[in-house]
Amino acid sequence: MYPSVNEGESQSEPSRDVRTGLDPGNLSQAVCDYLYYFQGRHPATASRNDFYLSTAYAVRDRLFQRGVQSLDALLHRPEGRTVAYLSAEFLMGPQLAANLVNLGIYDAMREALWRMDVRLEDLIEHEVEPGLGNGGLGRLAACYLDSLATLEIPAIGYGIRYEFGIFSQQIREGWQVELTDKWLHLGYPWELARPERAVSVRYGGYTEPYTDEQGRYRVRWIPAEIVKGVPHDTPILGYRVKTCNLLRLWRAEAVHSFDLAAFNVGDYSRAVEEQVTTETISKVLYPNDASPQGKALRLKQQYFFVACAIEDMLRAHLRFGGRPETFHKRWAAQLNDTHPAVAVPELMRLLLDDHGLEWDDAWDVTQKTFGYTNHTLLPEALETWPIDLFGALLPRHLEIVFEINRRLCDGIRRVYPGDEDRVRRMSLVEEQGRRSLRMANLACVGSHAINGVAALHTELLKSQVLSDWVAMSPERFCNVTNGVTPRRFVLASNPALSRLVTETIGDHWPARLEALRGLEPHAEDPAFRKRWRDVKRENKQQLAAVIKERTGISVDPESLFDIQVKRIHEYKRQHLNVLHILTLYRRLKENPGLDMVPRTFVFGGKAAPGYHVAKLIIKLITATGDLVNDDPDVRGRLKVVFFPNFSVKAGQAIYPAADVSEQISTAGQEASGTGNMKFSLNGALTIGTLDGANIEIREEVGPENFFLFGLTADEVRAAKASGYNPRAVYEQNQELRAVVDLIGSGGLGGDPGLFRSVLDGLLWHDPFMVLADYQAYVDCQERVAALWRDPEAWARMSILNVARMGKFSSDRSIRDYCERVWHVGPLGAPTEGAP
Ligand code: GL9
Repeated sequence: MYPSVNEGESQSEPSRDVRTGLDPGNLSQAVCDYLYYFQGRHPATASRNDFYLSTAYAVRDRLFQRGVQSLDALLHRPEGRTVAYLSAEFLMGPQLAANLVNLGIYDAMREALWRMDVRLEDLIEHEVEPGLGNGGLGRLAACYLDSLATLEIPAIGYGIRYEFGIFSQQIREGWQVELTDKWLHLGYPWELARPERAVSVRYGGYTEPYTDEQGRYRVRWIPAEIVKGVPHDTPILGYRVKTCNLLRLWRAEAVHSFDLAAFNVGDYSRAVEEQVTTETISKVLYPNDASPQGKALRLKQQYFFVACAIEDMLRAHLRFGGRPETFHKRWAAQLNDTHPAVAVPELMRLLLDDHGLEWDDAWDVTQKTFGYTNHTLLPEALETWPIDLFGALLPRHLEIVFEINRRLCDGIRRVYPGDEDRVRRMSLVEEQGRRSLRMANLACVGSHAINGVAALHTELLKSQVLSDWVAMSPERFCNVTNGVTPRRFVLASNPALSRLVTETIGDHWPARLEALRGLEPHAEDPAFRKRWRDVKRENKQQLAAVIKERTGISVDPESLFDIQVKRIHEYKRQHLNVLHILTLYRRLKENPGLDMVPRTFVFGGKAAPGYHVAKLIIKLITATGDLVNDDPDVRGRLKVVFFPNFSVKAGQAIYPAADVSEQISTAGQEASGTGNMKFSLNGALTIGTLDGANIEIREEVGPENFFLFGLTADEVRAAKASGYNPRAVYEQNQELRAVVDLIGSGGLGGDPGLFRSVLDGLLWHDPFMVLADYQAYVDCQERVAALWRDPEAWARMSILNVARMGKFSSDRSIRDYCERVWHVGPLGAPTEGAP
């Protein structure tokens, strides 16, 4: 029997101490052992990758040790719920530093490696991150896993182990070029494959009715294809707690049955082909940001991980004595957007067909199990699947969906007799054009709780997209504002700031972020402000070095670092930022002696490969850099950098170095944003619209500490309703006209037609109100520049921003989910409202 963590950490068992102890001596022994016995290397001949892998294995041992104990504790509990976070994306980021921080052995490991002449920072730099997500939605899932473990809530993240994650971005001649991601190439040490826990996933074929022994009408599904799902587990340790949860990602494998082999005798190549096509299911992440493509393979992926997850959950439930009828008492499953919504008919299918429950009982279990989080209002993001495609892949699920829909429509007709328009809107089936399944409606009908991700977003969800659902069952709706983990986004990525904060207010803040309030009085202390500015300068110097290395561009750490990093999308309005830069540039050209605050503009983010305007916006940014960066009239006062291949790792280097955070989406478009939180937590001041979580950030830090500009969501709607005419804005604003004409006349890159589609979009449609907000944005940036000239006032505001960001810890978000959606407490204890 293994001792508990506590016993292991006390001196009670010396042999255990050597194996999983946390002293530098234990750690360097462990790394050495892995080098020697696992990598087959002597320290003198080991490569950096050898050291990285060995260090990671040594850390992983200490995680799994805690994981085994967490699981053991869970199994011995008579009741309680485990959270299953179902997500097609988990953007985990680099694991080494974050795990060392959570284990509390960052310094010990640094010392251990130093004894072998190795710098921990070099290994951290060497690490390649698994890019198994597109952006905010996937990163949110990763932050939530960190907080679930930290709050000691038993939880499993279920998703797909894509062999190729989000593409790697290169910039060639100013354009985005996509290269395949290689996160597995040098080995991924954090996971453990568990082939013995594989499950079978079925596709296609047909269904047939039969009568069971009790004479009941039943249906069976005869599939045409079977695929194996193999789980790969990554341990998720909470911050300085014993709880270690799991991220369980599934890899698709061909099933090799004896029969199949016999069938394929003499047809080896066909058997190989079959294997290849099967394994494409978990091959690659779709790189679309909030706009589904409707590809059959994507639906196959969605069903693949959902079927694996539900099977895994049900199997665990039954193995430990649970009955199918009580599934919801053991599991709270969260649908991270509609991507896993097929879980609703899947659980119904298992309960009805495999376990013989009656419809009403199965439906009750299903609704009590699921919660649904909506992450976007963009109309193009509302997932639908053509009925024919869905039915061909999942014939039994389609029957179940039709039956759910029949009952749903009957229910609507009972409450709203004669209101066929409402029935049409709420139906799971879109009848217009190619008949299709509306996944958001399926997620709603199958869930007991539905939430948006920031206050404004939830309000808009309730008043617009899902208003019919609110009318039917208002009690199911709630808001849970997003949050980010301060362990990764401050402690691990901003050590200088973390040291200063800890020295000032003690070391409780990473687990109780509201404690940052203790910094407030220090904002008035000039000596503290000086140290605050020194930290920022140090971080900016480091980023400047990275920028030089990645782009060849020299930037001045003394200049104002004005940063926008996020996916490239028209609604996020990177092009509004560019219009401002060109406005400043033109002012300098007209008056080279102008007294202007020197600024470094940094952009980063990927464009979906098929999103042409977004790719053109990247070219617009790089062309602006080419124009501005070396112009002698500018004299270094403006620099424009496109930081290639933005990722979690890049973000960790960028957020700590920002002075200004650009959060300038058209009001009503950004559901929440989480980059806004990461910047502000690292002392950047926000320039932003009243959109997503910006509104709540501004409320918390105080309106006087936030640079607000632009139309509100209501004003955007009103302007559109009354016939917004961007051309008129252009005509009437001389400076804007000059900037637009500069772009349109070939002033950037020489070819006048190059940015035609961007400019035409702005002048004739401008759905994202770029021109409407232009002047307000430029004026607001003047206020930013004015404050920058007063470094003491700036530092004061920066300190107050950090001090008041406590609300945006993902710990708070997870507490909200526990209270409003899952009804679980620490160690899975059911809380008020639990089913
Ligand atoms: C998003 C929203 O656009 C963001 O505003 C929000 O912060 C996150 C997390 O809730 O979800 N929805 C969405 O589809 N994406 C988001 O970032 N897209 C990507 O993750 C690429």
